[in-house]
Amino acid sequence: MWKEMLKNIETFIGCGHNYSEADIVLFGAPYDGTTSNRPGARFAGKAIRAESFGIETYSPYQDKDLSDIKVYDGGELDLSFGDPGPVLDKIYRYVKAVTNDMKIPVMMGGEHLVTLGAFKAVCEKHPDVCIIHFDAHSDLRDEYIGQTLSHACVLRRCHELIGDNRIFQFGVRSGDREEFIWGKKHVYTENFTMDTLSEIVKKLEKNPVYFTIDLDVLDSGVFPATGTPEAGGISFKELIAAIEKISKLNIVGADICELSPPYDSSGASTALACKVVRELMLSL
Ligand SMILES: [Mn+2]
Repeated sequence: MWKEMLKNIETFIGCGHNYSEADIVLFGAPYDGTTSNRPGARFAGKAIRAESFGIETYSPYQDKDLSDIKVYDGGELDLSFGDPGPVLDKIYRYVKAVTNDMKIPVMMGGEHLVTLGAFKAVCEKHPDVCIIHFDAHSDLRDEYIGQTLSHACVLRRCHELIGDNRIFQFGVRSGDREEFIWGKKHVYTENFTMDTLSEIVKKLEKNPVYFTIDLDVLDSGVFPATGTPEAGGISFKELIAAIEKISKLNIVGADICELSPPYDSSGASTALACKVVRELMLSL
């Protein structure tokens, strides 16, 4: 066998470590069963992995390289279609195992509902955990089109696990009136922008934090390939600067959701998502 003839194992670039030696476990949760507008997020993990070979392992933003950290890429979870209950349970059990092994889970959705399964496990490990949430939507509805387990309700379900004043949202610019009114009483939300992020980072210095990024927080011109595009979002530079700020915190779990590759005719949104996954992992 020629020495360069390697077995075909596709991981995210630079993430070829064994599970036992890894500090971070990257995995995909390919589910988009409650997506109300444009489905396809279940293909995101595979697309991000494949396209990751088009980016560098080195980040000039953070002056760090993926070769400086130890990441195990666990591939895509084998999830069923439709009923979200068993899907969330499988994600929960996976993340439970990862946190029990004292490793940090980094999940690639999928639609945003997948966050609930991962967060439940992280929350059991770290009962004082807070959530930092970037999204065009607050996802605080109690139910959406008759479903309580929906991408539009995911932060409301997370709130049921941890209670008031522990969810911090940025970039929110779409939702119904009731959702905004409910949010004012129970969570912290900065609408449209993320100017107060530094203050919140300071406030959360002593807490473990779960960090969830719905990529539709970005302007739909910057990131069009997503389930529910919303105009008027933040720029890529703002997102990178925000991730750098959050890197000062004790992040005990993270996810990135809502890339929908079938809507990515140019490939640019997937390439952007690859950079966000890299920056996210380097910030931990
Ligand atoms: Mn969203």
